[in-house]
Amino acid sequence: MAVVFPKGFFWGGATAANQFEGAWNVDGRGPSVDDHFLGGSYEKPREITIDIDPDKFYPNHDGIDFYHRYAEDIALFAEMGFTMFRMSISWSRIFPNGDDPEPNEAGLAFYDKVFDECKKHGIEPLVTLSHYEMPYALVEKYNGWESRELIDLFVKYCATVFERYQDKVTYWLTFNEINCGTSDMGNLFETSMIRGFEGPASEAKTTAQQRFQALHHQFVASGRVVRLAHEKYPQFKMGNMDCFILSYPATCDPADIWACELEMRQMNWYCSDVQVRGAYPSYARRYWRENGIDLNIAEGDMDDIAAGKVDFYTFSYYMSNIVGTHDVEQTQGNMTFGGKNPYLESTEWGWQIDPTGLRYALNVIYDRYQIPLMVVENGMGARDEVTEDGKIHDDYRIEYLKKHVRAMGEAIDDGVDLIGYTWWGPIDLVSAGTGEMRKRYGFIYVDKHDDGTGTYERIRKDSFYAYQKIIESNGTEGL
Ligand code: BGP
Repeated sequence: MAVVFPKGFFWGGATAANQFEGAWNVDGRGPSVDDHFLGGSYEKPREITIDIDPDKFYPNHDGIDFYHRYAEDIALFAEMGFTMFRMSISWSRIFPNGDDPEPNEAGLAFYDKVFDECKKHGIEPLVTLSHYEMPYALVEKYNGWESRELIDLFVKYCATVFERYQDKVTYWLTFNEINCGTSDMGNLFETSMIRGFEGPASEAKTTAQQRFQALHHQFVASGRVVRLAHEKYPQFKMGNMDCFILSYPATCDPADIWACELEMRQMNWYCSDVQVRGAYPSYARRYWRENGIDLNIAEGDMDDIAAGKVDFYTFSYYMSNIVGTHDVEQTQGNMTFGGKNPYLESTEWGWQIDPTGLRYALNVIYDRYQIPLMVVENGMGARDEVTEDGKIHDDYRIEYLKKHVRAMGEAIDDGVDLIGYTWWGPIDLVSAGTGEMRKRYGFIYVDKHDDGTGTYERIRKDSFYAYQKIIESNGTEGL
């Protein structure tokens, strides 16, 4: 294979504020949704509590303490050669209750320091405006994105950070994995319609009407934010962000092919068709009708959506599934369950490893949209052992990394305009799905454990050096 990563290709890593900053109630920050989630595991879903119980352990509260260690961590990213660092701004650090009249200056000042540190090392920030966390007060007051009120509040928050960081940040993403809002699991973090709910996350349910109405509000909000950026800050580049769960038909039975197509539309295309093309797709009307969805679309909404077309498309890619109409064995996956593919191996958490699927996904996405793409999450959650001499030999992660980098090289050679790759969790952080620390993604180990113990010491794993080599050679060596 000719390895063809273009000059200036962005190499880096991706994080989310709630999963690694910690300092959940420091310097004026208000609690976000994730601060109400307890830790879980593969077998046991995370639980949500309405009040913060001082006798329970909330893993996101301290994260990995990036809030106080950002300089050390960004220096480690720079040592690996990162040219891009994907991070999110915690909305409740800026507006603690989501609807405060004035922003919290201490919160704004924190991100100034982070962006300055990136600049010092020549790292381009890629900022997610909303990565699975809204101020919890908005859940109590409005039931999250179910309410239209959220549109103005979100636009105000975005306008505030755009104005503040206009000289420091160029690349922005509106909502992380917006398409997870189409299902109940994603709805917890993504649209946060959990007012009054307490108990296992898997039992928090919404109707299709609520989910698709909430998504409509997000599309309008995203449209307005992208329009604002384009009008006021022409240097900004605005992207969407989808959780791409590639589905294959389980058999060549035409019924399976169609079932798979429907799944692909609902999960992977519905949201990005809106955000990239600026209108609802042709298949939406029938989907709404057959699922009891009657959208309330206000005057001007479709203009906002039309004006808010993104400049580049981004997605997370971890795994693939199969979909069929016959008996299909189920396995766990990213934010979802899916059919087990007998040709693929899985991680300990049941996520099916499929690098060829990444090449395939890149090709079909690019064929559909013809705008630059970025893979802004990809990675492997695994248990790591620290040897007696303090090393971590994570060959499994290196293998996963190399295969996926090779797949991206193939896709570029296929003609795909891929401009960047940010590995999920370049430093160990709290898992979104399970709240665990032992489900580690990092090239950098963090001494922090599921019972809350640990020194927070950072240790370079073997994969740290493997990624460093790939970046150094712009994807021509180390594969
Ligand atoms: C994505 C989320 C991330 C991240 C990742 C890994 O869906 O955008 O926030 O957590 O998946 O998932 P997990 O942490 O559940 O292993």
